[in-house]
Amino acid sequence: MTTPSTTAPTLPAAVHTLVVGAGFAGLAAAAAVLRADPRADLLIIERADEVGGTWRDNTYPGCACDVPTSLYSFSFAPSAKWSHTFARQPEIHRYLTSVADQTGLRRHLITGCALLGAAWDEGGQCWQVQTSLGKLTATVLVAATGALSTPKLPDVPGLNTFGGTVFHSATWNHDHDLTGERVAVIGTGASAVQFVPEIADRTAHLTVFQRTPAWVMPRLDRTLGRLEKTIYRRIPFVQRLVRGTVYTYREGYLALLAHLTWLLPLVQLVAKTQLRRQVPDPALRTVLTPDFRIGCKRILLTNDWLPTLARDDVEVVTTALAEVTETGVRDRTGRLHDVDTIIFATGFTPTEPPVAHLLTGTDGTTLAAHWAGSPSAHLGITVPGFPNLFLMYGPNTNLGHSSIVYMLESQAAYLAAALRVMRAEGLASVDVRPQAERTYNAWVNDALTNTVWSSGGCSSWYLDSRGRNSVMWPTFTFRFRARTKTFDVTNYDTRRMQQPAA
Ligand code: N01
Repeated sequence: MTTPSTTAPTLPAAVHTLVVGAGFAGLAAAAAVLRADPRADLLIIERADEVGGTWRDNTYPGCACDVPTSLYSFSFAPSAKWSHTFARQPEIHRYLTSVADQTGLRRHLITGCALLGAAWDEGGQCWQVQTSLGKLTATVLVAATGALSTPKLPDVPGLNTFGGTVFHSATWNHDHDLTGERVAVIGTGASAVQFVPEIADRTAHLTVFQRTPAWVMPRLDRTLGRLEKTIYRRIPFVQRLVRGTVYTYREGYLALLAHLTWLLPLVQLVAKTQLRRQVPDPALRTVLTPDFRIGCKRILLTNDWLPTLARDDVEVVTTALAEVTETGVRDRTGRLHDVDTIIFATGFTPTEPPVAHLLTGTDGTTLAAHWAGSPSAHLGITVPGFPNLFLMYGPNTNLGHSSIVYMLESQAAYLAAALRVMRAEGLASVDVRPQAERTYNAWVNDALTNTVWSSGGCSSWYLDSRGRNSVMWPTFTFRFRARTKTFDVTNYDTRRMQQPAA
């Protein structure tokens, strides 16, 4: 790693590679570009004042990774400092800032700079980019704006009449003290199961609105002792071995979720055993038992969610919200729950990424209009009619069994490989052929058909407005890595750079 640099650049008039966003995805992309060419003309813009993406923004109590940290970290930046096998949000954010420092990425980073729009300029063979700090052109544009960066707030009638406090789990209001309050939590997904047990001791009463119960499994978390950290620091091979072991057994989960789904009821038995042990009341157990296959929605790893729901001062309401009044939340049975604060833990908008409205391709259509509610891309990375645009965490690259960081590093490797080919062959632009994108997505759709994410009997945020699963990668992650290792230029229409007149 090189010496940290804190010298930030100013917005140039033109740059070769522009990365938008500095979370895990943007940092992975930028690091790959610099590894391939340390003198690359690279700029990263980030709308916030620091790197970290979702791990900077989500600061709710108990926020932690639900994937083992040995895998949920960059392969090129191992750390021996993790406190737990499932790292907590503050240390993940600290880790990302240290990666930005120690890899020299800050020299290429402008914070407080939001993308406002970008249009492909066919004549100039570049992107005309508008940012909150001014305009620039970019030959290659990398959209690393995150799938889980825009909080989803349901459109509940009367919400703006509520006299108390309202916030979303992703924009936690730390200035607001919940002590002694009656609090309603809307949603029972991956975020709620982490913060509800943390606040229950403080609140006077908690009302948890559950639309769909989720499968809950034990979180096998433990602290990492000094000896273990010393071994990792002194003998990095041991840490790599642990990472490899976790990677391998996690790939084993894929076999269950995608190929041997008939075995999943056996996994459900483990979840049901935990439910029986932690929730003595049979009536509550019934409402907390999902009616779909485990894995269809994200499996929630927690040891303290179910005991919290079993507390006397916590109520689980299973009907949907009807409206919000000045004093509380009315459920669909007409019952009014008087509360002081409403916390929405209602997730994000991965199938409707706001950045798609900002990008305009060769025919003047935005990416959002091109997708028409159902995102798709070649390898989840490139889209026909949007030359030199590379998506990070694009369609069908999410996982239910392993670490997204592994997928992001694969996408970053593909970007670096594309830049190498463009340089070597003197290409001004690469635009994936529609047929290549169609063929790839036909394969994805087919491969997803029998997986639990498409046929597990639930409705999840993996399905877009047209009912297509445009979120999940259907098979082993090493297959994605194999497909993204080299840049398949034959699947692209290319334009050569103009030779200067002799
Ligand atoms: O959101 P979610 P999240 N009325 O979508 C409910 C990642 N993550 O913020 O199931 C009432 O999981 C919705 O109900 P239903 C992870 O990938 C990662 O918790 O749709 N309820 C659900 O219960 C995760 O999946 C880590 O019926 C409404 C909940 O809100 C993703 O972030 C940690 C509703 C939303 O659950 C999002 O998690 C935390 C409505 N109108 C999160 N709309 C890691 O550690 C939605 N709901 C990596």
